[in-house]
Amino acid sequence: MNFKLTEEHLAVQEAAREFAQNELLPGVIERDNQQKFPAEQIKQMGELGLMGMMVDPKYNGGGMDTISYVLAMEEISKVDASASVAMSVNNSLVCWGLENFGTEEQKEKYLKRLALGKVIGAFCLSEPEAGSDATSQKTTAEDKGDHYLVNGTKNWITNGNSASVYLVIAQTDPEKGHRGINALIMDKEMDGFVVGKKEDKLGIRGSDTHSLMFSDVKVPKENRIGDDGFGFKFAMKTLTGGRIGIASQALGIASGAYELSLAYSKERKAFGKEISKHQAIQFKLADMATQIDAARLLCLKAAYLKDTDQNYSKASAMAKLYASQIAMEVSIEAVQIHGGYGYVKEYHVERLMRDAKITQIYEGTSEIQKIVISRELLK
Ligand code: COS
Repeated sequence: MNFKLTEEHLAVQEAAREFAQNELLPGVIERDNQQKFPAEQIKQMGELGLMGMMVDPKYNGGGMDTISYVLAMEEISKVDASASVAMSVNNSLVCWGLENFGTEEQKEKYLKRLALGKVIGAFCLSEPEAGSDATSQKTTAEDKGDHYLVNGTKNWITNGNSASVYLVIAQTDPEKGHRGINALIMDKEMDGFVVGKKEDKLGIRGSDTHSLMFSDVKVPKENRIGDDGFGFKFAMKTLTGGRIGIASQALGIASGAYELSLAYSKERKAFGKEISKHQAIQFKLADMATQIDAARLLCLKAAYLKDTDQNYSKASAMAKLYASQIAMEVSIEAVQIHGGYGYVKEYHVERLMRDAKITQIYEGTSEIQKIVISRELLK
C-alpha cells in the first residue's frame, strides 16, 4: 500500500490550490451574499482543465484519474463550494456519463465542448415528488417514432440556468417501472424547455439551482443515452461516481474550515495566551484533523477502486456519508473556535457551515447512502 501522491497528483493539487486562493477567494463572500454564479471563474476553470478532468484527451479532456479529481475538488471546495458543485456535476455526472454511455456522435457534439468548460452541463433526475425515490419519475418521454415528446418538471437542478446541455431522466413506459425510464440529452434552446424559478438557498448560494419545465419538448431519438430503458441504470451508475465528487466537496469544506480555525487559534488571545494554547481548543483541533484524515482516506480509496476498475459503489457511498457528516461537525466547531467572529460573514466559516449541509442531501441523502452500503454488506 502506497500513501504517497505522485508528482502529477501533487502538481494538480497545487494548481487547484493556487487557483482557489488567487481567483476564487476574492469575491466569494459577495457572490454568496448576492447569490451570484461564478461564471467568469468557471470559464477560467475550464481553461485550466478542471471541468473535464477525467475525460479522454481525444474528447478535449485532461485524461486524469479520479484521485486527481478528488485532490482538485478538495482544494476548490476549501474556498468556494458553489464553484466546486458546478465542477463536480460537470465532471462526474455529465462528462463521465456521456463518455461512458454516449454514442460517438453525442461525444463529438456535446462532450467535446463540455470537457473544455466552454459550456456546462446539468443532471436532471430530481422532481417535486421524486428525490430519494428516484424510480417514481413523473416526467414523461413519450416515444413518437423518431423522437420523444417530453413533459414534466424537474426540481433543484444544479447549474439550472447556467447550463446549456441537460441530461434528463424521464419515464417512457410506466408499466415497465424503472426499466421503462430513459436518459435524454436536451439543449436549452429546444422549444418548450423553460427554466423556472431560482431557489433561495441556505448554502452554496453562488451555485444556481433552478426548477425546469418541459412542455411538449421534442427530443430526437439520437439524443437518447444507451438502449431504450437504460435511463435509471444510467442515473445510478453516474451517481455512484458523482458521490466521490460530493464526498470530496464535503472533505474540502471541512479542511477549509479546519485550516482557518488552526490559523485563527494561533492569533486570537484569551486569558493571556493564544487560544491554541488552551486544551479546550487543542482537543477540538485534534478531533477535526482526525476526522478530516479519515474522510480523505475514504475519498481516495473510492477513487482508487474506480481507477482500477473495481466495484466502488459501497466505497463511494461510505466516503459521501462520512465526509458529509464530518463537514457538518467540523464546520460547526470552526464557528465555535472563532467565537463571535465565526458568526459573521467576514471570517468565512459561517459560510462553510451553511455550505456543508447540502452535502448530506444532494446526490443521495445520508439515509440513501446507508441503504446503498447496507445492501452491499448484505449481498
Ligand atoms: N449501479 C447500477 N445499477 C444499479 C445501481 C448502481 N449503483 N443501483 C441500483 N441499480 C439497478 C438495480 O440493479 C436494479 O436493476 P435490475 O432490476 O435490473 O436488477 C435497478 O437499478 C433498480 O434498483 P432497486 O430495485 O435497488 O431500486 P430502488 O427503487 O430500491 O432504489 C436506491 C435504489 C434507493 C439506491 C436509488 O433509488 C437511489 O440511489 N436513490 C437516490 C437517488 C438520488 O441520489 N437522488 C438525488 C438526486 S441527484 S442530486
